[in-house]
Amino acid sequence: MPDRKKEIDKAKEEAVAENPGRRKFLGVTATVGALGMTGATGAGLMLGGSGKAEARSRGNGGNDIHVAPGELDEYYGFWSGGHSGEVRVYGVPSMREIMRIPVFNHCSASGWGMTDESKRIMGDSHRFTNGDAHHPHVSYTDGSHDGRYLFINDKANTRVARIRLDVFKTDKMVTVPNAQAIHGLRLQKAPKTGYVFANGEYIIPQPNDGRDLNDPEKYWTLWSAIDAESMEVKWQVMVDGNLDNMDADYTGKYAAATCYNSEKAITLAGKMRAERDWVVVFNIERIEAAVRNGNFRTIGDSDVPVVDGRKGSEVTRYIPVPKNPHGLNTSTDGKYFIAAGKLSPTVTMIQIDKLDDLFAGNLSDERDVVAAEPELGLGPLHTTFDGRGNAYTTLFLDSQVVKWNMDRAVRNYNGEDVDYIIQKLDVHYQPGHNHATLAESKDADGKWLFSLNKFSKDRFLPVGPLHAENDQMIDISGDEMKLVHDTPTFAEPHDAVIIRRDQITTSQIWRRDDPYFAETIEMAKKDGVNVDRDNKIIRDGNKVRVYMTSIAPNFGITEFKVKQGDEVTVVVTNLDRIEDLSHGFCLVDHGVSMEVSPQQTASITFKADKPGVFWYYCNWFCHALHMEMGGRMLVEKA
Ligand code: CUK
Ligand code: CUA
Ligand code: CA
Repeated sequence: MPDRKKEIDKAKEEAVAENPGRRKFLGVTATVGALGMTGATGAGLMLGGSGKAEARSRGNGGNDIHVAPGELDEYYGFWSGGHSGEVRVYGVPSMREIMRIPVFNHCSASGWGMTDESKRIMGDSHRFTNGDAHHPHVSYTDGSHDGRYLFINDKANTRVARIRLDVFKTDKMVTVPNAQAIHGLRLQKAPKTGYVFANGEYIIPQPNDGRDLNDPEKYWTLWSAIDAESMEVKWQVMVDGNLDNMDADYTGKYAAATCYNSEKAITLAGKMRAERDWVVVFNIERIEAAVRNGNFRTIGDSDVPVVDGRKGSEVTRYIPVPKNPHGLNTSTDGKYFIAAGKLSPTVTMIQIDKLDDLFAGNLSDERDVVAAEPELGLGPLHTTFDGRGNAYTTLFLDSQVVKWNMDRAVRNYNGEDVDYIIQKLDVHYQPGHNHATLAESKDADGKWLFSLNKFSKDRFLPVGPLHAENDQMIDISGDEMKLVHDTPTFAEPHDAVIIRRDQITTSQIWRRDDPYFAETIEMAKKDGVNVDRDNKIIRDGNKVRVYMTSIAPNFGITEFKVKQGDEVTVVVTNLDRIEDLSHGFCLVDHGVSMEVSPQQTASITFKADKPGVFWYYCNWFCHALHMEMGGRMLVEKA
C-alpha cells in the first residue's frame, strides 16, 4: 500500500508540473486512480503525452465524472443519515456508497449497539435505538481538514458522537446535559479543533425537573463546548431564544448561531410573530475567561459550568436579522458569517472582522456588522462556497440553487449598481443543505456541488408512498453550474462534508493495542486469558465467558456448554492479518451478531435463556468454507 500511494503522489506531482492548467490537472488526477491499479504502465500511458488525459469523458463544466471500475475516487464524502442515525461514506465524484458507519442507530451487520464495545461507547443512551444525525464535520488544523475525526450531532436524543477516521468507527459519544435536541454542530477551525460546538435547539426549564412546566418565559436553551479529545462537555452558555444552525470562524475567536424563535413561542404562529429574530455571536475568549474566573453557575445535577450569555451579557451579541433564519455558514475566505433567511428571500452577511469592535462597544448598532443582505430568491436555507468568491445558496421554495458573488453583493449593498446573482439552477426538488468540495475549509476547490434535495417526486422508479431523497451533483468548475448526476438517498441526509482522499489515512487492519477494544482485553487478562492465543471458557458464578480465536475458516471453539439462565459473553479475536478478511459471529435465535475484522477483538453478552442446541456461524463471507465456519452452544436445562 505505501508504495502504491507514493507512486500515485509522484505521478500527481509530475502531472501538475507538466500541466499546471486546471482542466489538465483534473483530467490527470482521474487517471492517477487508474495508475493505482495498473502501476507504471499506466503512468507511461497516461502521463507520457500531456494531451492524452484530455480524451477522457467529462462533465459539461470540464470536470471528469467518470470513475471506471477499479479506479479510486478523488474525494471522501461523508453524508449524515438524518433520522436513520448513521453516517454514509461516498466516493466523490462516482457517488459509489463505500461504507455506512452506524452511530446513533443499531446495526444488524456490524453489531453496533449489540457488542460490549459499542455499548460502552454509547453509555446510558444505548437504550435508544434511534438517532437524528444532521451535521457531520471533519476536524481541523489551521482551517484545513486534518482527517483525524468526524463529529456529528443527534437531534433526537441530545447527543454528540465522534468517529475515528483511521478505522471509520464511532469511538466516543456524549449526552449533553441541560439541553434538548442538539441541532447545529460545528467545530473550532483554528488553531485546531479543540472544541466541538453544539446548539441545544429547544427551550426548556432549567433545570428541567418538573418546575415551570407551562411557563415558557422561564425556558432557556444552552450552547455547549465539548472537548474534541476527551469528549467531555467543558462549558455551556445560556442564551435567549432558541438555537438552530451555527458555524465558527477561521481564527478560533468567534462562533455564531441562528435563532428562529426569539419570541420564545411554543406554537408555530407564535414562532413567526416577530419581524426579526437574530444571530447570536459567541466570544469564545470571554466565555473561557468567565469560566476561569468562576463567573458561572451549574444546573441540576450536572457540574458543567454554565455562563450567562443572555441579552446584555459580555460574552454574546445578538444581531437582528429578518425573521426565522436557518442555515449559518462561514465563507471560506474567513470574512463572513452568512445567515440564510428562510422566511425572508435574503441572506445576511455578517462581517467577522467587525466583531472585535462590536464586542468592544465601538459600534452604535449591532446591525453595523452587516456587510450586505442580498436578496436571492424564496426560501434560502444553506450556503456553500467555491473558493473563488462565489457563494451557492439553496432556495427551498424556488427549488433552485443560486450562485452569487459575495464581493458584488457587498458593493450592491453599499449603493453601487452591480448585479451579484450569477446563475439560478433548477434542482429536483426543494433543497435543504448544499455542499461543495472542501467548502468547510480554507481549501475550497470549487469542483463539485451537491444539492441535498428533500423531495425526489418523479426522478426515480416508484417505490410506494415513501420516496427517496435526491442528492444532485453539480459541476461548478466552469463558469456555469451544470447538473450531472442524481443520487437517491434514504432518510435523510441533512448535510455532508467532502474532503480530499489524501486528507485521510486509514488502517487496513486493527492494531492489537487499539483502545477500541482495550477494556475487553483487560477483562481477558483478569481471567488469565491471552486472547491472541487462547481458546478458553471461564465460569464465574452464573456468568460464562467464552474466549475464542478465529482464523479462516475456523473458530477456535466449536462447542461450549452453559446452563439455562447463564449470562454468556463471547469474545472473538480475529487472528487473520490479511486486509479485507473480516469474520463475524452470529448466534442463531439470540439476536447476537457482530463483525470481527482482521486483528480485532470483539465481544458480545447475552442471556442463554432457552435450553437446547444453538448453532453459531460466521456471517461475513471469508473463505470457500465460510458456510462451514461455526459451532454449537449447548444449553442445559436449569
Ligand atoms: S438542518 Cu436539515 S436542511 Cu439540521 Cu442543517 Cu437545514
Ligand atoms: Cu469467517 Cu465467514
Ligand atoms: Ca421567529
